[in-house]
Amino acid sequence: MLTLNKTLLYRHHQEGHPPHSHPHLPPSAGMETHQSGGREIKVVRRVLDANDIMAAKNRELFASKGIFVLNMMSSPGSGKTTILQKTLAQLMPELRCAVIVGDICTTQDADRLALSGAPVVQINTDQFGGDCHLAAHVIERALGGLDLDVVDLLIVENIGNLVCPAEFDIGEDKRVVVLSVTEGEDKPAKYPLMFRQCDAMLLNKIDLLPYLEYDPAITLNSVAQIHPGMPVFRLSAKTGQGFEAWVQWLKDQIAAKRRDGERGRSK
Ligand SMILES: Nc1nc2c(ncn2[C@@H]2O[C@H](COP(=O)(O)OP(=O)(O)O)[C@@H](O)[C@H]2O)c(=O)[nH]1
Ligand SMILES: [Mg+2]
Repeated sequence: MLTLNKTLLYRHHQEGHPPHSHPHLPPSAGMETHQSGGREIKVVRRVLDANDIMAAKNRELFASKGIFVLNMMSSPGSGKTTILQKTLAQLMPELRCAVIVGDICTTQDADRLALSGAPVVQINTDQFGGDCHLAAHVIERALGGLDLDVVDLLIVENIGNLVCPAEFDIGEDKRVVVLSVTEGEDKPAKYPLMFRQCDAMLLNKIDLLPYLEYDPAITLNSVAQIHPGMPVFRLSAKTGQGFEAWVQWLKDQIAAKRRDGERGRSK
């Protein structure tokens, strides 16, 4: 493994939390009590309630520090880490960036991303059930490994999965989904929640189009039905094609949040 400059490796399992526990929430969060036959029965009404409470706390913290948070999701191998490497190179040092990256095992993505010079926190979920998503309380704990006073943009590379990460708010400002052309035209139709929940889609690996029987129009039509008006950026993280528009969109979102924050303060 590389020696990572300014990189903090974070292994959630070393903290000893059982799967799906929410260590920073009151034990009653997400619970309601029923009386039945004179006995009190506690019911977990919605697992996601507890996550939403923690996500709101994260969001408040990010707003108080003026940090914009991007949650990047996709299936494994669509190119998240490669896109991030190129994106960070274009944003830094103008913007002070940090990354939280989630994988079930290994610190390989942290190694790759740390080469950018950005502080990187790797979360491994293997020994606490191999969670297939990053929940809000996991992000909250990972934040302890970053100096938030020197961060403008925090990017979270979520665990590779087109299903579960879409269900967990982590307190982010915007969500993007990466879909690569090698995954086939039908994935938005098969996993619509992810595409409905995201604010933009990155269609990656377009350099491979000449070698595939893949029609981008089918994917784009399907996405337009699931999430009308969602911006789609066609990228090649290999050649750099399409990055200008994507990076500009991201900068615009960050600037819009700053303007809103300033308006909020002057009220
Ligand atoms: N041809 C091509 N390969 C790419 C592109 N983006 C990523 N890859 C390759 O796809 C593989 C998976 O990329 P990675 O960034 O690790 O995906 P992740 O699992 O979503 O983080 C690697 O071998 C990358 O080199 C691209 O735009 N074009
Ligand atoms: Mg990756």
